[in-house]
Amino acid sequence: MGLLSGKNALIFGLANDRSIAWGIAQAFAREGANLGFSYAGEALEKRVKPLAQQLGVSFVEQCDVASDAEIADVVDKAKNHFGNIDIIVHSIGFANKEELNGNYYDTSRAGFHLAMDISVYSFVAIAKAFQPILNKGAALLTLTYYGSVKVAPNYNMMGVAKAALEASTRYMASDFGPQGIRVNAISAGPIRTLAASGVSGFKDMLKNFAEMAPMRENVTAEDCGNAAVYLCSDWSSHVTGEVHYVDSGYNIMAASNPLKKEE
Ligand code: NAD
Ligand code: 0WE
Repeated sequence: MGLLSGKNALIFGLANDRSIAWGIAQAFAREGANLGFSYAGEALEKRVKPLAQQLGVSFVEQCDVASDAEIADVVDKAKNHFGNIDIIVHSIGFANKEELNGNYYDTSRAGFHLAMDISVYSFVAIAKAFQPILNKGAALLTLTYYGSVKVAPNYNMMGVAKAALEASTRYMASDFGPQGIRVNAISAGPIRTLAASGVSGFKDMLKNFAEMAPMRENVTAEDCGNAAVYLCSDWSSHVTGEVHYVDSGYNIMAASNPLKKEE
């Protein structure tokens, strides 16, 4: 018996085998969940379909979360396929590349709107659209980053979007609480994924992170998957509105570590 046996779980944001969504999918499959995937668009189909096949997942639907119609379509399809849903994972974030360097104050109005729409509102829109088919005891989960709380150079617009995403997590936890539905976020340390590729200086960020973090190691998508199992299983019943750090302890530090002899 797995920790998620008998639970129907939908994961949004699978792009490839480096995605945090893939780490979560593998952990959920191991724990016996019935899985479904949703991916952004046409171009990702050839990557996502083989991954779904690896885990024997037959529900694989395209959904651009900028579109209410496409979200409604996935709800209909999920209703037909699963009946009801117990778990929704939102592992989606996007800002235009121009918005991820230089001064934050140079963010354009259109760029601000796009990042907020895809990275924040989509979680709200998905929660609202799926509400009619969510079981009591359901869990909603999103992925965030510490750049929401402290300034991470160049993260800029995404930091502001993640702050709004974390606040949305708390407001939705309050809204859904009376229905026995929980809403939480995982704040992951930096991981080399598609969304991190092309971020200049990412390699140095990983190195600095591991030096600063109490555990002196970077985190993996697999770590996020295992934390997601907890936050989406009945073991975390009555845990809601939380931002749960999976970051080797990085966020608790106020200054970098002095070098120790063994280092
Ligand atoms: P990823 O590129 O594998 O996943 C991001 C996903 O967002 C992709 O699947 C992409 O297709 C999807 N997406 C973008 N626009 C979309 C749209 N309009 N409709 C539907 N889907 C759309 O990268 P990842 O690092 O696994 O990112 C997953 C989440 O984790 C994001 O919210 C990211 O901000 C967060 N996160 C990442 C890190 C990191 O260092 N990689 C750290 C903390 C949090
Ligand atoms: O949330 C993220 C990734 C966010 C992201 C990345 C991109 C790159 C490609 C959102 N949109 C885009 N749009 C693109 O066109 N992370 C936590 C990873 C990340 O991204 C950074 C980071 C870190 C960490 C960007 C700048 C600085 C640090």
